[in-house]
Formats: sequence, structure tokens, C-alpha cells
Amino acid sequence: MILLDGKKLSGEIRDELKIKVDLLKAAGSKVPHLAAVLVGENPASKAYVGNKIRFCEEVGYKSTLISASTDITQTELLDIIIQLNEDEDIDGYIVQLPLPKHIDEATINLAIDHRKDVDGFHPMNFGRMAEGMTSYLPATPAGIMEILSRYNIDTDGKHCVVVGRSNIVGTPMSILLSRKGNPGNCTVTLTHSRTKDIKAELLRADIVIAAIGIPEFIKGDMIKEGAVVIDVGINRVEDSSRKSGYKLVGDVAFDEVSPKASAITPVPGGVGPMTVTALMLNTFKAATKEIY
Ligand code: BQF
Repeated sequence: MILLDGKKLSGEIRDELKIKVDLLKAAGSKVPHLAAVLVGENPASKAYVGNKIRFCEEVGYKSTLISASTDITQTELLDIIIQLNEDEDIDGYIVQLPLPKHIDEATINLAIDHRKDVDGFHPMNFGRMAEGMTSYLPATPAGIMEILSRYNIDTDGKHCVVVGRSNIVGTPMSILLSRKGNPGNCTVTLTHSRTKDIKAELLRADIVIAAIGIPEFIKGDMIKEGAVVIDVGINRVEDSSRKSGYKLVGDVAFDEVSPKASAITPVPGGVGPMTVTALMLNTFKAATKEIY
């Protein structure tokens, strides 16, 4: 079994990025600038935004954090978005999800200038991705494609089963892996909460993408011998033996599944850090206008 070490890989990619940023500086260009909007006090969201700011510092980007109260109105948040769209120094920005219930995520998403949409959530970027044009790929799918590519995992003609159909992971992953390319050229089955027999589907999978959001949902008896398993889940479960009071587990029961898998991502240290590093890659493209 090969451990797909996202933590190590993301560090290597950030080292590469740092060199490219130094080259920009040496050429007298401005460094990439990422802004993040954080609404409310959700501890996980705060941690994620903190990771993004920290990674910016590591690769030498400028970063700006805009923190807003939970009871910011949708109109006030849209005003922040308009300012970010107009700010010429900011190459790309993200609005950390989830947003409070009184704010409509789709409305916010549509207001983001697609040229600064480094999370790749705007329908313009989603559409361009689906048509195989250059686009900002959503960070988690981009990070997973980077893992498959850098570990030389052969996807050509393989049967891939994606579990979960979210706009930001399951659906784009199913599109990217079914498209022509490397990674790509898979036969993809997209499964979800209404799928009749997920286990039967999973047992046919050469590649499994687990993006469900249920701790250890995928057990050892649901995986074919030799499968490649990508665990996107980041679930906080109670653990009184830790000082934080919780531990992180994936959507895959790692101890049962890993002996059968040919390769598997751990949680933590698998897809998570690659997601944040993919955001750094997108921000570099925004700064150098590589997309459009
Ligand atoms: C790790 C995210 C669900 C909903 C919104 C490293 C991250 C996580 C784990 C991280 C995630 C998950 C992010 C690890 C960003 C990934 O060591 O395993 C980094 O910061 N993530 C997010 O911004 O929004 C989310 C998951």
C-alpha cells in the first residue's frame, strides 16, 4: 500500500511556488495577492482561513483577511465583494464557506468576478471546466488531480466511483475524471444518498473518491482489492484523550480499508493540505493572468 502523502506533496509544491514568486520579485513584478472573507466565528472556518493565510506567507504572497460579524447582511457582504472586484491590487479572493443561513451562497458566488474566483465556484469557471477550457478548478478537485498526477496513478480506462455529489467536490471530480486527459479517461459512476446499493457500486471501483461527510462511512468490505482510495472527508469526532476534545477522521475507515488499497490518502495530511495548496496554485495563475 502506498500512502498518498498530501502533506509532504503540498510542501514540495509550495517550495516550487516560492521559487516562482522570487522570480516574479526579481523581475520587478508585484507578488500575488490573495484576500479571504471570513463571516462569523465557526472554529473550523477560522482554522481553514488561518491555513490559507499561513500558506500565503510561506510562499511569499501578500494576503488580506476581511473578518465580518455573523449578522452582516447580504447587502453588506455584497458591498465587500464589489470592493474586492474593484481592488486592482487583489489578484484573487475567496469567501469562506459555509455562510450563515440568512445569506444565499449562490447569490454571493455569482457576484464574484470570475477572473478573481480562485475557488473556482462561479458558474463561469464551472462551465469552462466542464467544457475542458482553461479555468480556475475548485481547490479540492484540483488538489486531488495533483495527487493522482504526481503519484503517477494510472487512471486511463479505469472505473472510478465518486461518492457524494456536491458542487465543490463530487460533481466536479466526476467531470474531471471522465474528461479526456491524464489524469482522466475514467468511466465514472457518481453515487449519492439516493443510490440504491452504494456497496455494490464501490466493489466495482478501481478508484474511489469519498466525499460524503460521514465519519468512516466506507468500510473494508466495501472496497475491491487493489483500489486507489481518495478520502476527502474531514470530520471532527469527539476524543476526550486529546486536549482539543476532538480528532479528525475521514469518510473512510482507514484501518480496515488501507490493507486492501493499492494507494490511499490519510486524514489528516491527505487531501486537506492539497486543497489549500491548490488555492495557492490558482492564486499564482490569477496574478500572472494565465487563465484569461
Ligand atoms: C489536513 C473545508 C469542508 C468545508 C469547507 C489541512 C485543511 C484541512 C485539513 C484545510 C476545507 C478542508 C477547507 C488538513 C480548507 C481543507 O491536514 O488534513 C488543511 O484548511 N482545508 C476549507 O477552506 O473549507 C472547507 C472542508
